[in-house]
Amino acid sequence: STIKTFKQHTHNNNNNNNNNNNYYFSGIPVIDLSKPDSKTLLVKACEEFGFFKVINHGVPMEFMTKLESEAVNFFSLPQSEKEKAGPPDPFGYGNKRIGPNGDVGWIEYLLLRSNLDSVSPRCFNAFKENPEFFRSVVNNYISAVRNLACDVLELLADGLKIQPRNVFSKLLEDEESDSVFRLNHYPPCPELSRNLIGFGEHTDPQIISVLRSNNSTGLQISLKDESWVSVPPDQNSFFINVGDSLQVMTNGRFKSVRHRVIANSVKSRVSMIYFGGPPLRERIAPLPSLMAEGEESLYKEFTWCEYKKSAYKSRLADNRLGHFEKF
Ligand code: GA4
Repeated sequence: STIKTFKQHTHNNNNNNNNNNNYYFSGIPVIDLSKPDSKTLLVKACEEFGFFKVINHGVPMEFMTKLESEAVNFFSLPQSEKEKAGPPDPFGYGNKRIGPNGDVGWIEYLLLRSNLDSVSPRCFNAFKENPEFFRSVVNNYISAVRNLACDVLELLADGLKIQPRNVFSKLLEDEESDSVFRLNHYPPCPELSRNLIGFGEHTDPQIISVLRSNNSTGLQISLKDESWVSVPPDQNSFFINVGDSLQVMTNGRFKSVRHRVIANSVKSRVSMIYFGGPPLRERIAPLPSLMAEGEESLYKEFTWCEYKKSAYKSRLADNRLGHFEKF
């Protein structure tokens, strides 16, 4: 299988086209969660970009650095060892192939259920030296990041002036929440094949995603005018994006952001992402409290289970919500 190359059209703020990743977009909302105006700014960021960065997030730095070093250790194992944790079904170790329908990228990864009690032992056995240590490092990280996601979702409910303030966050806190956790490694790619896709463009199907990466470039988001911009890396902060389900629950008011990762020619990129999803049986529909009088849902009714099934039949870049739009 081949890995797609593409003509990159990154815009910097002066709208110059360029063919490298040196221009960062400076317009990404940075939200200080310790400030009282954060709820208003969060709502604005979800409407404008479906993407923002949070600072003063309360997650101890060592949770991030410890997990990063575990990830680096895992990805430096011999290929044959890593493959014992694969193939992803959909959980487990994957290399270059993404999803079941032929998508590929310059990436290797480990996909885990975020309910770690049900992670197949195969995944942990890859951590030969000390699988239990890995389990605890991942557990600490996931619970801290899930709390962060819930804080953000509660602030969003406040900002939207809807009640109860846990309308969104309760879905992630539910014991049956179908959340996923992903560790990604993008190896540096050979100079000759620049502009290689690390992870092709897509939106996340879930409610909300929380990303942390090492200090490396590559993440890009698509703006409302469909131009791509590079996100300046920040290993001390989290990047959060709106998923398809949150777009539906807000009847399109919040935008699920298209994003992708461009492979880097020098530095390895390591990222960790928590995808907060609802329980499988949950009906995903606009919240009545957000609907203006006479406003109609833009989407056909579906459960998270149905949406997920349809997502796994799609290609990465497909407009998955398209099938569920009414108009
Ligand atoms: C995108 C968001 C998450 O990484 C993910 C991905 C999943 C996978 O890698 O197995 C999918 C992709 C993601 C959406 C469409 C389907 C499923 C690959 C793919 C082609 C774990 C998820 O939940 O959806």
